[in-house]
Amino acid sequence: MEYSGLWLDHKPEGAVLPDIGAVYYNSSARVVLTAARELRDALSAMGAAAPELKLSAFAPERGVYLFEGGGGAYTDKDAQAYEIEERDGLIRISSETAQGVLWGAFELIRMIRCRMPIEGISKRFAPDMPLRMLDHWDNTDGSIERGYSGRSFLFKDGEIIINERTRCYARLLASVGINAIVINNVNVDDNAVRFITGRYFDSLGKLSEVFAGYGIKLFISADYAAPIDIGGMDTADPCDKRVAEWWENTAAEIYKALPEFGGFLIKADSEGRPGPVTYGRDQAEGANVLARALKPYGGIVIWRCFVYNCHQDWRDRKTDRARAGYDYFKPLDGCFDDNVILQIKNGPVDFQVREPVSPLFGAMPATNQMLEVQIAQEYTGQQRDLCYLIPWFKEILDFKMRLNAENDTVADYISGRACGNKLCGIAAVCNTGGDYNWTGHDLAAANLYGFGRLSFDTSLSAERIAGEWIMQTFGGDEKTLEVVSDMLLSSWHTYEKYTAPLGVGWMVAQSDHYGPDVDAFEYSRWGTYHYSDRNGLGVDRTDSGTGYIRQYSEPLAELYGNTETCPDELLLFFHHVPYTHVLKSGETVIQHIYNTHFEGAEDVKRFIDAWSSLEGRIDRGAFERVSERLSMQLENAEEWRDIINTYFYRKSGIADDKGRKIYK
Ligand code: GCV
Repeated sequence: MEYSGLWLDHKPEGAVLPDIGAVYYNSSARVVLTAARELRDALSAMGAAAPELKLSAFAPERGVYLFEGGGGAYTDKDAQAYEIEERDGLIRISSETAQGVLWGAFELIRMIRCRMPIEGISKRFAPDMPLRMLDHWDNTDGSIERGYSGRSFLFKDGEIIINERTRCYARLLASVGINAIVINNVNVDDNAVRFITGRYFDSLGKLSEVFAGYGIKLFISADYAAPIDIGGMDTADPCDKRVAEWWENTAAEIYKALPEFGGFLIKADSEGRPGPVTYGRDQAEGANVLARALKPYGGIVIWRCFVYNCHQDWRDRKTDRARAGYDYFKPLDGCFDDNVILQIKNGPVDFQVREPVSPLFGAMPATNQMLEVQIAQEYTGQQRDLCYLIPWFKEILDFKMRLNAENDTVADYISGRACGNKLCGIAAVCNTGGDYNWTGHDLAAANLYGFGRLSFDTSLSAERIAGEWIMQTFGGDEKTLEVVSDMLLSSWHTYEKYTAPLGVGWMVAQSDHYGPDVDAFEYSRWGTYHYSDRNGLGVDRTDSGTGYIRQYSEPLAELYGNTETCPDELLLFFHHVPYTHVLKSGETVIQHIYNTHFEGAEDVKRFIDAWSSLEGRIDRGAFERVSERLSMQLENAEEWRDIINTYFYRKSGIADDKGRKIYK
């Protein structure tokens, strides 16, 4: 096989199989049939006799009965809910929608694989948010921006690839409840600009069919300047009637060819991308012209809030990139059409190992919002270093914005609970590619699995998700479960220890964002500085600095604005402090830097020992691939340790109080 089936590689490994003679289903909807087949194939792969599949309008006495109620829009999260009930040998999986039935079938498979009790179950599973999306940054030439697991399996040489691997991918996504996919990079390449023309309709239609068979909507990243680039016009001004008409005609053509098309993801006015600002228009005017064109067909515009000045002068201490999203978008609350969703990165800057939660969440109650996280590990180890991101995503989702007494977490704002928005959700920049194991590092597949599971049910714990993934990937061996679980759950903190002390960030190489290069961004145009000098480091974002803290409501502004109350892990994000500043932990900042960098490398040595103890317990190929990645990680952690410690020793002149080896 050229690719692994990951957690869907069902094996006969001792799970107790329910006695299922047949899988009955009440509807011949394509996705319900998919559900029936998935159940049949999973059960037979796990060692049961392959159940027969039978269409039946009535519930049988025994077996599995898949029941689709009929109706329900894909953007309606209640319609996506499903129930699983078992009584006297009959397992009934029901939902209003075919997608719900499919997720229910995958739930049952998961329960069997994870050895959860099924007898007597009666449980409703409802997604917390309607849209659970993966954003691919794949280019049509087969490269992937910030891709760490091989070439694209979606594109090659300007063409769309559709094969068995595509179907396997759709299965994997559906099995964890993902229901939308953006197939191409937000930095739209020259071929992808033409996705909205007849040149690609046929292949896009076929691709969309594969995903639709698994209840997944297909979206594309579109180019804001398309009216110029492919329409031959002299402007893309959203307030020009001709431009609006061009988008309307284009939408009509798209939907004629692709009736199930989801809509556009747009990166505008950011890092060189075209956008409404070129024409003196704001972000809402920019988004609405597209939204109005898609509206008659039920299409959606997902508009990114990652808008900032990437030509900043490092000498300018007042301009703060962290402020940009809020400054651009907050004044526009209520101006976006109802089929626009603002997609907001979790932090105000850019997927650093540690950032505060973006103050935009909840700040625009009259506007649809969704959260964007990155499981492609651009700044978190690039799928060479282990970094299980789900504990961090949990913190983000559970974070209280302090804007309301109730329903005030990020999860509340992006699920519609807080503001009653129907269109909302979560997206992850995707970590998959053409490698055999899809994610470069075998253990990075836990982030793909975990992202889907958590976005369906934000109340699941990171531990539970890790446990499920391990059992389905490596089987039910207890020692494996314990060891891999410990490694996963501590890995984000380990990565943070050796790369990004106290929320400082951006000490990475400019070229690839991986290894240490403390000053790589320091005198650059990117607006990402740490301002280390001989006395101290960190960015003053308080009233005496950039004033960014005021984008948070009280009491958060106060909490972050004061070094006494600011959480240690974000201290240097919000404050410039001396190396001798004493943290709540009792350590000085400089000692914390030394300690965490030594500890980080030690942690990785422990990962290596722990993983070695699993030899013989898990698949040889996976064992060796992970061992190799862990050795690379150790090299990286030691490089970080030595460079960061030396750099700050040279700056501060303060010795490590434990007398460890710091290069001079
Ligand atoms: C797709 C960061 C990445 C870019 C990425 C950008 C974005 O800056 O380094 O590669 O571009 O974010 O999110 O648009």
